[in-house]
Amino acid sequence: MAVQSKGSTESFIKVPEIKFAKLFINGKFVDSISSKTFETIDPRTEEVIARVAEGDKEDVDLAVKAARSAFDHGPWPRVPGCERGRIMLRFAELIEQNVEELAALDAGKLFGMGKAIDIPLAPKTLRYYAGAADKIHGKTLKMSSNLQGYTLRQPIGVVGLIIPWNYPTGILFSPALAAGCTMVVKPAEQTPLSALYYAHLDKLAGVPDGVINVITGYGPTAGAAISSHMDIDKVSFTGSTEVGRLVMQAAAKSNLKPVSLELGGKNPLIVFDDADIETAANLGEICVASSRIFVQEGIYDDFAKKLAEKTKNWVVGDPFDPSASQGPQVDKKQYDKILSYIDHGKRGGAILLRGGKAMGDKGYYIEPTIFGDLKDDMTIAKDENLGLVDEAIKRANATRYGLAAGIVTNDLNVANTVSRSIRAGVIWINCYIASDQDCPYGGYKMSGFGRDLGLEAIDQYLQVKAVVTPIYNSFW
Ligand code: TXE
Repeated sequence: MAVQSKGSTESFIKVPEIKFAKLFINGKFVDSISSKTFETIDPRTEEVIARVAEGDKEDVDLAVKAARSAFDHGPWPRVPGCERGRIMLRFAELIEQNVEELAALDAGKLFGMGKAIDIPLAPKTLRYYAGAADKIHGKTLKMSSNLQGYTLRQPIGVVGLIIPWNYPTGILFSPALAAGCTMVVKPAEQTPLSALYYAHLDKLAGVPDGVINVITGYGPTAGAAISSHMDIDKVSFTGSTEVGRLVMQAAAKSNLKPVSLELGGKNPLIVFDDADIETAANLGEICVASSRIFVQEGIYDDFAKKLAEKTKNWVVGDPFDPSASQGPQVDKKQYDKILSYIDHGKRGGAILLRGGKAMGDKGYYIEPTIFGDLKDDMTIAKDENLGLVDEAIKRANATRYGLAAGIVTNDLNVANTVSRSIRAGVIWINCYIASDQDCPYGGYKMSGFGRDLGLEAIDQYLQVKAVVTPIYNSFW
């Protein structure tokens, strides 16, 4: 099947001229020590967009040195929080002024979505945490009568941020900046360009040299050098569960640095039979991208029909085409992985409701694909005596993951019971993938631990120090 863009790729916006393709260390764009570079590929055409500096262990060492010095001797952790906040506000403004260019880098994701949702999330989170930067403080402690105590909340130090291709870079550095940390950022090898552009903007905004350093390169080399580094004080990792495990092992084997892990999920959407079928199908349409949908028996056929109708109009095409609802997969690896899942579904006896094949003769395009009648580990016989709500909870929880879940119902009791019982970090009731900068986001179980976004995220970048002093002759 041909890719369905309404015109040729040439007629849409092109990837802009690439201005930044070197490592960013101590406020300067530099070549890697080895002078090696790697290709970043346009997933629409499989052609090379640019060659980018390939950082490795020695480059990570230099970046850590710069970040360490900026932390130990530089102004960033020491200036009043409101001054960090002021610079972060300026950074947010600059991102907004460059939103088109940022959304067009690292092509693959729908350009319209990047421009309207992903990139604007960076200034939103920067502003949110800028406001929090001067509200970080400890507590006074009620100790025994002859002791006085209080806590200080201090920045944790040099932070490593390891980032995947499908997560907006901008939201990760905001809480670390507000806390007063310095950092070494490693973007995914598939999407190195936007992180380098952010680095350029952070310098223009007035973030001191050495506070944000960006090392582009591969996971097992540059990424592993970060997780095992003896002079990095914390690692925040977003990506797959398998690599999350490696990062945690490396942290344990090196300096026992704390780790936060934001990993994958297999998020269920549960549709109860009192739900409005139109709303349910709309949410189903958002959810099908990566998830499982459980539909109560009485409305299954109606729901499946409506969902198939809705997705019939999906246009798969150039992500720069405003009419496209789905672009290509990010790279060949992801493309092959998805095709193998589809093959597995077909061979496992699931009913293919839609799609199921690769599209076009160039680029990593795959048809939108929906399977019906999938089996999970739980047999119906085993659930026979369970109430319907219990069955939904049990089946939704029958996964090693626990990132998020959705519920579609008008019954308040069902919504309350199910949302409390599902073991996931985010529950969406009558909505899906709804989030904002003040809404903590993160997983239960093998979806990881720690939270991005919300005030909770700042805690990950702070240490609590207790200060105790004796008090003599206290009457209070
Ligand atoms: O992950 P990988 P991918 C998850 C999503 C999916 C994955 C997709 O569900 O599973 O992320 O991203 C670096 N030591 N989420 O395939 O391979 C690698 O270079 C240190 C969930 O890119 O894990 C890249 O920078 N680092 C999330 C990063 O790790 C290593 C939102 C991620 O790569 C390394 C977004 C190593 N040995 C995606 N090997 C959520 N919770 O919402 C690789 N890397």
